[in-house]
Amino acid sequence: MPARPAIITCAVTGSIHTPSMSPHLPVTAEQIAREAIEAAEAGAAILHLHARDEADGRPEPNPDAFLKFLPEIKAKTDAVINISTGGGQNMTVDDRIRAAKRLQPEMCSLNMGSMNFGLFPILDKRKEWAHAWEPAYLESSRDFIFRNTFKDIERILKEVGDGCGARFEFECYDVGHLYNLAHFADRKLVRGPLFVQFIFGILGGIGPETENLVFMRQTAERLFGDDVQWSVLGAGRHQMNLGATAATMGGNVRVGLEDSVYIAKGELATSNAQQVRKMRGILKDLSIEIARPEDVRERLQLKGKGNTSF
Ligand code: KMH
Ligand code: ZN
Repeated sequence: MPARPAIITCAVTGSIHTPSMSPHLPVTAEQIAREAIEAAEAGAAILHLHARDEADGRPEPNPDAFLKFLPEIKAKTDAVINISTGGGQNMTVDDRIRAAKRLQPEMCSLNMGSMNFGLFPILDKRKEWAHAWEPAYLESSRDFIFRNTFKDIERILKEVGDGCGARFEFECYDVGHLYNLAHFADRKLVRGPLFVQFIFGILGGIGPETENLVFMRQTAERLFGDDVQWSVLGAGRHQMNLGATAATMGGNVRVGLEDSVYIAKGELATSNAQQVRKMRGILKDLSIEIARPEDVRERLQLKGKGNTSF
């Protein structure tokens, strides 16, 4: 089968980075909307979105915060909107799924296992913080369990998947998470086509070595065969090189300031669109086409842009 065009996902702001880490990290609704729209114009077919408190940038679960930017993004782009159910470390599972349940997007993230999620090493890189919550948030990750039990996952599959018609970006931070997904496939609680995001380089998950990428791909294809379409997220400085490796292997890629605030070694990215353009250029050099939003809707059998509640 000829290689399919690569889907570029852009994760615009997330909940790992905090405002002091980059002046370019979007925080307000206006900034998130602008960054998302420019990323779509640059070639991102999927926009993975979180919201933040406009005053201090802390991750914010309230659906009203999402409603301040989603309609504009929907009006100005055709990109597939994907709302996070991973949220941030300051949220319960109930908090994390509130926006998805109310806004009923075409896609949502779904994290496939409980794990450690260590952000505290970032504390060593900076002494000054604009907001007191930032160092406290990073420090608390020393004792934080990112909760995604089998019960939580089943609940999200039922309430957000079956209940709202959302399809998922299955976020897999280690090989065991692929087996967790296979468990739900065996029970027919998920069905293909499956869009699986392999995540490398989070402290608590699998490391960013190419051998691990090969192993994750082999395992996913063994477990799910033709039902899987996989994508790669390399955290921090692994973003572009692992993405390029994934694309040469026939995979899809995720970029965005959620996962890395850099564009090159020691150089902050000035926007999400800059990262999308860089990845697009790499793909062009490799003679790899990029997927359009309509390709994604067909490939992932999404319900369509008109069937959301925002
Ligand atoms: N920032 C990623 C490593 C989610 O939003 O569901 C994890 C993530 C989780 O995207
Ligand atoms: Zn996210």
